[in-house]
Amino acid sequence: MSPDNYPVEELVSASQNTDLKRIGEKVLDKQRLSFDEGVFLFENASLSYAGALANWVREQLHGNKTYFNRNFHIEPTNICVFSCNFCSYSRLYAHREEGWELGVNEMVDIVKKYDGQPVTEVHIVGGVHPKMDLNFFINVIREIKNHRPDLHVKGFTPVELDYMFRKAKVSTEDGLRRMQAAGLQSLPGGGAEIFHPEIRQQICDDKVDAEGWLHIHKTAHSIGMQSNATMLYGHIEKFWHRVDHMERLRQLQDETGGFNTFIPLKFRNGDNAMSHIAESSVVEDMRMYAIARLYMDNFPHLKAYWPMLGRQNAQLTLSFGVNDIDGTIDDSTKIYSMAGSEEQTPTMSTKELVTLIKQVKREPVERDTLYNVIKNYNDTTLEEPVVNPILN
Ligand code: V47
Ligand code: SF4
Repeated sequence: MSPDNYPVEELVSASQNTDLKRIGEKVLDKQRLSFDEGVFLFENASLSYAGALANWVREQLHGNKTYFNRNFHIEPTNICVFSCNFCSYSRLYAHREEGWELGVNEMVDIVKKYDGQPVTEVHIVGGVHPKMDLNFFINVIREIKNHRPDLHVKGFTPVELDYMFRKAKVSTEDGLRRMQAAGLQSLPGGGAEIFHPEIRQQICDDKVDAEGWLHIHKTAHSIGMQSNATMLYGHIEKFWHRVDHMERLRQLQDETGGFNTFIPLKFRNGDNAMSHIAESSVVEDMRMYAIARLYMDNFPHLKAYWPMLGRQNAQLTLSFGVNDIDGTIDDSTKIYSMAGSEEQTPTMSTKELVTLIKQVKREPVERDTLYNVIKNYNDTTLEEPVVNPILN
């Protein structure tokens, strides 16, 4: 139940639009929305209508609980054999002096910086470097786990994995099993972009396609690894491409149940080959989250990634279906600062995350990568830094 006990049933029954009313009734009856209904919502639903319904779904699933974790990223390199038009971060191998390439020891040194600190997850994602192969990354994972066995290693998108496995001439299952044996525990959601080839061919033509992406996640689920899924929205795609993307994920989730979180990623237009495309408005962002919550009925969690969205907008999403805002990050990722995000040095302390969540009357819960609860901060008074005094 929301803090102000919003009567969403009344909103639905008072709707003047018969189609929106029927969709609202389906949501309240916990029935699955069809493809056409997903598109209809994008085309017709106001933010307040979609938002109230999404908030209802969120509260049915999680009450006021809002999850975060203590994590950091390692980006092994920004050298990349691919040339996605939306990417502000990568550099071609021919220009590698403009980028970075970390060795195994340098990556373990990053992990060592957190010795004695209660971080629970390292997120490893980067460009696709032609010389960083499967054995290299198996070694990286093994050394990290040797140093800190309790740290959950979540890493590598199907874009990186597909390239590594093809080069090593191993099957997806063999490759994933070898990485799992070294200590890889789950996959992040990146590399999904927009699955439909009509859009994918225009924004990231040369990397793994939808079928390849889905196959790698399906295989990961089959060997006991959980994963996340993203969607890069707000550029040249139409609403139905978004629904098509979510539909493919929803179908795979019906089969495997291996996805934890869906993460819509707002296209940021700083310094890339799509900079001429305007970014989506905050209202469109919130509608995106709300409709994702309504459509993705078999995904337990919906995440707003604050380094990409900015912390205040991430806070706003908690009223539009979102129940997770990722983690502390500790200024360890450059993907979004290089794409023009307002978060140029993304770091939030646990206190700041807890404050952010409490300011909008939600219940902060620290989780591990797989959503096991580490600590509920609802009744904990921290000496919180003031994020915005008006809201405190
Ligand atoms: O796949 C790249 C995106 C993704 C831009 O699983 C951009 O917990 C917007 O997937 N504008 C990588 N997006 C990041 C990612 C991720 C992040 C946080 C948490 C998790 C998780 C996964 O970043 C890429 C691509 O879709 N991206 N450039 C850009 N200009
Ligand atoms: Fe390479 Fe990933 Fe950037 Fe595409 S989004 S160019 S695969 S780093």
